Amino acid sequence: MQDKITQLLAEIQAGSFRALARGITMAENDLPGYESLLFQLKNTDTARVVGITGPPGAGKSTLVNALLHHWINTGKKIAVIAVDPSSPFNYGALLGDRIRMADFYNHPSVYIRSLATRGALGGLHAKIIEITDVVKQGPFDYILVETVGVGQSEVEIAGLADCTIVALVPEAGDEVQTLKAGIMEIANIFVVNKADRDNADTLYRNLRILAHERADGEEETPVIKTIATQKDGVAELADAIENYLKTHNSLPEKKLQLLTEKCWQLIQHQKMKGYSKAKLLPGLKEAIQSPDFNLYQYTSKLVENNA
Ligand SMILES: Nc1nc2c(ncn2[C@@H]2O[C@H](COP(=O)(O)OP(=O)(O)OP(=O)(O)O)[C@@H](O)[C@H]2O)c(=O)[nH]1
Ligand SMILES: [Mg+2]
Repeated sequence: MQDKITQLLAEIQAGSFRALARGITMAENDLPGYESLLFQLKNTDTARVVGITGPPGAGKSTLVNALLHHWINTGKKIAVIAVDPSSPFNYGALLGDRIRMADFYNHPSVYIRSLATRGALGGLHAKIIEITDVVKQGPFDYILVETVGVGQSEVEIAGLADCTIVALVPEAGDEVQTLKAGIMEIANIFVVNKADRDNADTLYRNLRILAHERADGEEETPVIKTIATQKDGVAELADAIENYLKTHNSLPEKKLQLLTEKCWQLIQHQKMKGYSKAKLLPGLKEAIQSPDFNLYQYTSKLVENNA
């Protein structure tokens, strides 16, 4: 088994998409050998992870497609991980990604993988850190991770990505003032997509004001207008990403901060391993019968027994 995993990893490193697909599936489903695979990962740091998040339908996949066009033309190799929301339309979403990134489904320089979320707290795929680390072993320049910005996921993506893009659309114009502080905190670059629509300028201005207020004399978070369907503004976006990575990524503090965040997330996942809502339900059903039932004592005992 160990030898097979070592071989698989070597193939991933040599650029085999088939081996990469296998490695991701192993990590995604906890298949035998997946821990061995994770334990053998090399401490590589060549691929830059770019997160792209935003509300459903903001045009994230269309932006990814446009970025792929841009980067392919400069000879880059790119992996895309699209994390879809666990909605009844999930299948449709996966299909949509295929259509939106169709130009690249068989391109030798592009690897695309869609993952379905499993309804973990906040909605971000519980395996996303592990899977991204597996993908990092491949010979990629960029790894684009697309997540829908709901709940905690946009905060978690910032703990994973070297650069986080928050994509918003004009419809969000009025909401900007009330946008959760969290989303403002994590954006390294703002995109106002669907700039062909009314109110795009209002959103753009509001974001600029907000970025200015937040910067407090320091460097302001760039705000970039795009029409992803026409690839308008995408060269500027690519430049902004490049610039951000150049100026921030070599900073040891930022790296350490990301690593700490990842470590913390992994510990949480490890701790939760023995639990699932489906498993908790029968026990609770019985426990609640007791007039002395106390949720806090119950939970505390569970954690004790699982340790
Ligand atoms: N008018 C206009 N439509 C756009 C633009 N960018 C994307 N769209 C359209 O918006 C719709 C949603 O685009 P997607 O790229 O699938 O959006 P998404 O954010 O990836 O969506 P989810 O992954 O489902 O959250 C599609 O019909 C796109 O063609 C744009 O700049 N202008
Ligand atoms: Mg999408």
